[in-house]
Amino acid sequence: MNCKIPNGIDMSQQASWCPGCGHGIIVRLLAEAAQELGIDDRMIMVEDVACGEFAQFALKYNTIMGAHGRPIVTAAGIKRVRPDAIVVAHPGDGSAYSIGVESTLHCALRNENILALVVNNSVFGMTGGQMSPTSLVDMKTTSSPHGRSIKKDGSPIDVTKILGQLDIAYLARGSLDSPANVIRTGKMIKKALQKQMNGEGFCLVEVLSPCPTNWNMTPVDALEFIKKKQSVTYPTGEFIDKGGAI
Ligand SMILES: Cc1ncc(C[n+]2csc(CCOP(=O)(O)OP(=O)(O)O)c2C)c(N)n1
Ligand code: SF4
Ligand SMILES: [Mg+2]
Repeated sequence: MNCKIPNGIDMSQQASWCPGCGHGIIVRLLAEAAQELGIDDRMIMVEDVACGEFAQFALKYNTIMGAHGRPIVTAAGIKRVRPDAIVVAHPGDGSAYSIGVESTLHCALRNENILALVVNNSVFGMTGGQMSPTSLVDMKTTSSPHGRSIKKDGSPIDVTKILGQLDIAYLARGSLDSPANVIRTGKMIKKALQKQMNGEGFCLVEVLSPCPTNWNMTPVDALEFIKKKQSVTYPTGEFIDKGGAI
């Protein structure tokens, strides 16, 4: 991350994310990558009904709102009619892996030439911190006040283990828990955009992202939670990359 504000970032509006939230960092990484690749004027964002949607105020790119759970398949449709655009779906974990898991899976099966940039904060952030498919075992959420129980609530899901079997262009998980991992995540996002430019197919980059508000933690403790807990259940790395590691 460099100090200059990327051209794709709009500083004139308020994006409304909570202090310590990871969403703004992810959006900035995307804007930096797009600028470096010279594709600012080709970017189309597909936002979800979720905390990520405030990106519409933080980015200057053309943006469409998908229905909750449907930004990935909406992005696939846009890409088919606008093949020269660089299309990025921007769902949360609740969207991409719960209500929208079927369309996530089928877009991957069809190897749609888009980037799914999935923000995994292990809760339904926007609606008040309910348990999501990626909430950790024993994790307390507003709908699991005694902690997630495998017996009662089912296991957390690691969607990269399912998508890892498919013939897609790129699959990676980054994290915002340290400056080094922020930089690594930015490289993953840039690589995925490059692959879309090359027409290689479906790319999914998941980012472990803090939600201090719904985790009831300070921003610093939230980063520790990612490092010590979330990234143990959801290891970071590049899982599919036909072009080689970064
Ligand atoms: C069809 C539909 N179902 C449910 C909702 C309510 N809803 C809005 S955001 C959200 C969850 C968001 O969680 P996630 O996708 O993880 O994104 P986050 O806010 O955590 O970034 C839900 C269930 C909705 N808007 N539309
Ligand atoms: S509720 Fe969580 S994900 Fe949503 S803006 Fe606040 S910190 Fe970010
Ligand atoms: Mg979420």
